[in-house]
Amino acid sequence: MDSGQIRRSKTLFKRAQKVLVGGVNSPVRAFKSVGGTPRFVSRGRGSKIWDADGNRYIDYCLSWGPLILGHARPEMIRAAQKAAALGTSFGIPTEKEIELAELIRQAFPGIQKLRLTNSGTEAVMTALRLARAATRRDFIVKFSGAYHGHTDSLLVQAGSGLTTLGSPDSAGVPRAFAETTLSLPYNNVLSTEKAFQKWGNKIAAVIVEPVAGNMGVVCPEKGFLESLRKLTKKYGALLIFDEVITGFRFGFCGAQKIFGITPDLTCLGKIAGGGFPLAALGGSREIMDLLAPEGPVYQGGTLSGNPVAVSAALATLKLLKKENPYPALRQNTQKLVDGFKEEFSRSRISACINSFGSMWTIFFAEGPIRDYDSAKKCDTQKYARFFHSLLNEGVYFPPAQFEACFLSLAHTKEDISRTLRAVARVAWTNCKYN
Ligand code: KE4
Repeated sequence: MDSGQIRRSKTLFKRAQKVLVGGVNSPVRAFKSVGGTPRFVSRGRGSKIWDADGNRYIDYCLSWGPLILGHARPEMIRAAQKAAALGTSFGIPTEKEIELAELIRQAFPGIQKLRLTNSGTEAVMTALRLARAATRRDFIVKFSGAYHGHTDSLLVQAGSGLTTLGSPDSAGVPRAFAETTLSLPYNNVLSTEKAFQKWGNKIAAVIVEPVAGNMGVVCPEKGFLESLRKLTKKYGALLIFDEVITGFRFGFCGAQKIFGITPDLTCLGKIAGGGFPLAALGGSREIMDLLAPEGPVYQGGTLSGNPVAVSAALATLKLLKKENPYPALRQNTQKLVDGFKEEFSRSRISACINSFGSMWTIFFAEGPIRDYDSAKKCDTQKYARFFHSLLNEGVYFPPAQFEACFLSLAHTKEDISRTLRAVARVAWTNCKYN
């Protein structure tokens, strides 16, 4: 059954709001930026999810990126079930953790050693601590609109001038933390050069999403990532690629292989964790061995390298390596994006669609959208209407404009044509997007 009444989701949301902050366990799930009632999901299979009222949706949010295999891929479920039956956590080393680390290292030649964590936030937090220890410097450069998890010193908004230190972007973040962070415009080589000229000997690291996904999809322009590699080398800072989204998204590799740039540290999560609470941080032996118990940088976790999550991650990565679904993912994504563009021009809707590999974002704006300032110019109200109209057609996009849509191996040609027909109906009948 496609989308219909949502009585059960409404009841569950009311009940949830009494015990869970905002009724959710992560803010973006609350539909705040698109309005309406969040759907409570009851199950997922392949490219579909079903909500508590039995409505079925083609899912392009895919748990914010991890589910490149689609929901509940049998091989992955079997691996997790088998592992769980042998014990769900030991807090003692297991062989499978080594196997997973060796497999990730095959895909990321720039990684000599890893540490598994439970979330992307933990991986990023550890990367910053490592960079500061390795360089004995405090400042971090990030890019406006990028999100690297909720570690204090990255919850920062850009300073007033291009190269002024940041100010807190969340309550509870001490000004002192924010003032060690510079938030610069993505794709802007000049401002990064100026920041290094001004603060070069204080900058411990630059952290970047090699293809941005958290301001909506924004692709790196030619020379941008290369300039970060050159500047960090010149000033003795580290380059951190946050590949939590992009790791294994475009190939059995990272975006670093696609762009031919080797960062000093790489953060992984989402796909790398098979959709389980597993993330990772990797880099050269020299830097990684600064981590306890080898070195002075403390980091730890009760459930880090958890056997169930590790088994799911291993099953996921082995399937990706064996099946090499990436050409098909790219083609199918292109089919969708071309179809959207055709429909929007037919309905005279001004929209800019940024895509890379099997991720994309529809912005209701002229474009080009090359950084956070240009992304913020899009009409988020139109996106909210578009989102809900698609929801009513049984198509689930991310419930927030500044996020990415993802495709999985499980999305069929039928899913794609159904989605394009839904967009045609939504664009034409509503025409509220002009
Ligand atoms: P987690 O702590 O959520 O596992 O990872 C943080 C993180 C780090 N780096 C990048 C590039 C990320 O995109 C993320 C988390 N992504 C968001 C959505 N884009 C997760 C969704 C949520 O917060 O609920």
